[in-house]
Amino acid sequence: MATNKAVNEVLTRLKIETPSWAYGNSGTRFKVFGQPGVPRDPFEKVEDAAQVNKYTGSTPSVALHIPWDKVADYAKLAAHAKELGVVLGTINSNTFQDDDYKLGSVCNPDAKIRDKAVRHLHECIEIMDITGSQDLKLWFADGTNYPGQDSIRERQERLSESLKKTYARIGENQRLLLEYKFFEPSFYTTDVPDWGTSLMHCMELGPKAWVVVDTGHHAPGTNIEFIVANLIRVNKLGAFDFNSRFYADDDLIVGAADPFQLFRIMHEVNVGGGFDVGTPISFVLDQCHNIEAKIPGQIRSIMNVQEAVAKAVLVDQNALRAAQISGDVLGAHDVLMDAYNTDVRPLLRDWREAAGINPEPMKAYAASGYAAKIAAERVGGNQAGWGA
Ligand code: PSV
Ligand code: MN
Repeated sequence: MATNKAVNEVLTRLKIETPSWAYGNSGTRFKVFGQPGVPRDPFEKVEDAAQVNKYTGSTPSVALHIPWDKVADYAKLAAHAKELGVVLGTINSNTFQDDDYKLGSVCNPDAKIRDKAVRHLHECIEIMDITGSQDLKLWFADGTNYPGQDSIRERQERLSESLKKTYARIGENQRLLLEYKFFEPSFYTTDVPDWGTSLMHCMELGPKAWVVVDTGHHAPGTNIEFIVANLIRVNKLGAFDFNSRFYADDDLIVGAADPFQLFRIMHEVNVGGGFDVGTPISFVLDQCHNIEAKIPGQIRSIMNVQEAVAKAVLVDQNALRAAQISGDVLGAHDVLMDAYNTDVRPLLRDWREAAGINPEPMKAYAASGYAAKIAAERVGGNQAGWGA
C-alpha cells in the first residue's frame, strides 16, 4: 500500500479551480430557480469562491466566463480576488450566445462571423494579459443539425484556420485549451465532438495547445480513463472539467453519479504522473447547482475529488505491476479494488487538521453563518445567472 504520507503530499499539491458560473443561478431550459444570496456581479462571485477555498484549502483560483463576467476593470477584479486569497484563473470564451452564431462561430460559413468570433477570442487573451491567467479555454457550440446543412470537411478547415489565428496571439506563458463535447446544441455534427478531433487540432497548433477532458462530455459507456491515459501518454492533457452525468451534459456534482469512474480516471492520472510537481494538468470544476445550495455544492465537489484522488494514490503500484506482469488478472483487479474500497475519510480529516482547515468542511461552512449573511446583504440588483 502507498503510505498516507504520499497521499498527504498529493492532497497538499492538488489545487482545483472553481467556476464563476457555479455561484450564479442556473437551471435547465425549463426553469431557472433563484436562490437567496446569489452574487450580483463577478466581485461577489469571487467572494463566494474564496469561501470554498477557505473551507477546503484547495481552490485558490476561480475561472471566469466572458462576457458573463465582463467588468470595466479586470485589474480591480484581480486585486479584489487577491485580497480574498484567490486568483483569477482560466478565461472561458463564449461564442454561443450571440444571434450571429446561429450557424456557428469559428466554423461559420460566413467569414465575417468567423472573424468576429476570433476577435472575441483575442479579447479573452487581452483579459488574460491583465489578470495573469494562464489558460484560455475554448468550447465551441459549432455544428450542424441536418445532413447536408454544411460541409463537414470545410467546417474543419475553417476551424483550423480560426484556431491558428487565435493561437498566434497566445503569449509565451499562456495556453490554449480545446474542449470537446459530442453533441448539444448541435445534434447531427459537432465540430469538436471528441478527443481525437481536439487532439488533431492541438497537434497542428503546437506545444501551447492542449486538450480538455470534460467528464460529462461523452456518450454513455465511454471509457474516459482510456482517453485520459492516451492523452497523458502524448503529453496533451491540459485540463479536466469535472462534473458528473447520468444522461447527457448534466453538470452535476463530480463523483455523484459514478464515484468508481472518477477513481479510475484519477488512477490513470496518478500512473501518468499527473499529480507530480509541475504537472501540466489543471483540475477545474465545471458544474451548475440548479437545486442544491451553490457554495456547499462546490465544497462537496472538492471533497469528492479529494476522496477519489486519495484512493488512487493509495493503489499499491508495485503489487499492481507484479500482478499485471505475472498475468494475475484477479490479483491485479484486487489491488485496485482494495484501494477503491478504503475509507479515506479519516485520512482526509487528518490531512485537513494538519493543514489548519476544519476537518469537516461542509459542517464548518454551514455553521459559519455566511449563507444567512449573503442572503441578508445581497438584496436589490440582479442576481447573476447562467448566461450573466
Ligand atoms: C457547455 O457544455 C459547457 O458546459 C462547456 O463544458 C464549457 O466548459 C462550459 O459550458 C462553459 O462554457
Ligand atoms: Mn466544460
